[in-house]
Amino acid sequence: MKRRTGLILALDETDGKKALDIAGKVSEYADAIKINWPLVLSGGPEMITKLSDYSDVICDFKVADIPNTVKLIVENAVSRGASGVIVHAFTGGDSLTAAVEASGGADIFAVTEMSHPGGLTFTAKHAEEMVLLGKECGVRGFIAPATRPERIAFVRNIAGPDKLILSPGVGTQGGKASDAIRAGADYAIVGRSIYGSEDPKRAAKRFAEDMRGLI
Ligand code: OMP
Repeated sequence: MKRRTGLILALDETDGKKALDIAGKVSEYADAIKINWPLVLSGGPEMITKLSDYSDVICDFKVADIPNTVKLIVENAVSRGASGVIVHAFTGGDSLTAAVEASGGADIFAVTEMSHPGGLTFTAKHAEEMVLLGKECGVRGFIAPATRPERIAFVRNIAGPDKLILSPGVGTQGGKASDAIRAGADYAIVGRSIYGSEDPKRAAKRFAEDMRGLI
């Protein structure tokens, strides 16, 4: 994943045709497109391959399972064209290691503290342990919340300079892309504020401009 703008588009648009249209319009400003269950379930897993024509694709399946199931999901996503897969870290070291081993060189990202208010209930309390475990298992990076930039700084401090930090919660959830980058994130993930806007291309440009000079 080449860093040009620092923007990752979370394409949770459920109309497959519209999603591809938005991907085409926004690709100039997005370093990657993140695909999650809403679009995979409505447009089919072939959306992963189709979107990979526009940019790097990160499969946000938040995989949380036993090692064998994790392995099967990661292998399938990568064989369809994913260059990254997001997994949960709370499943433990064996599942995280299975994801890294099955990735065939694609990037595995582990969720730490989640960006929504409910993320405080469990994930925030275990963020440090999850980052340490992720490092031990060789993940490429972490997901940390733009809604709480101080927690991005916390994750960066434990993760060290070599891991990537992808930060969701920008725009609709209240976070600001430039604040996330200043706190230590490498990329800001933005969904509804781009794909749900009247002019997705212009919206993406605005987020890219907000981060310009910080990337
Ligand atoms: P918007 O809130 O519409 O910008 O979308 C945010 C995207 O990031 C969605 O696809 C979420 O599933 C994802 N996300 C979070 O919002 N919070 C998290 O803590 C983790 C993720 C994620 O792993 O990407």
